[in-house]
Amino acid sequence: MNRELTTVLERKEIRVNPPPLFDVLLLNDDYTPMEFVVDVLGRVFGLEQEAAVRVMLQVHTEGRGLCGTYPRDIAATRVARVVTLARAAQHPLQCIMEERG
Ligand code: NFA
Repeated sequence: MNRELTTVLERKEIRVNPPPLFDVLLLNDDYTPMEFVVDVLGRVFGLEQEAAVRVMLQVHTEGRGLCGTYPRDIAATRVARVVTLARAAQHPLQCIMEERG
């Protein structure tokens, strides 16, 4: 095989940057029922009832709360699932993703 190509293919330590991670957050509003938010946190993020209630109350009292941290595509899919469930039920619940600092 061509010597330059062989040399490239045999290099074992090509360093790459780690993929960026994204926080998925829920935002508070005055209309979405607490029970609906807890249900969504269980369905979309796999949170147990107790953890889901904790996150829901954090959103309710502080204005926003962390649902989970994921690679870009998984974060985007979870945001879309939350928004789809909320709009289907005619709730204004907002869900966003933010790149981790
Ligand atoms: N603030 C909403 C209420 O009092 C509950 C809520 C919690 C909404 C978390 C959105 C996110 N019904």
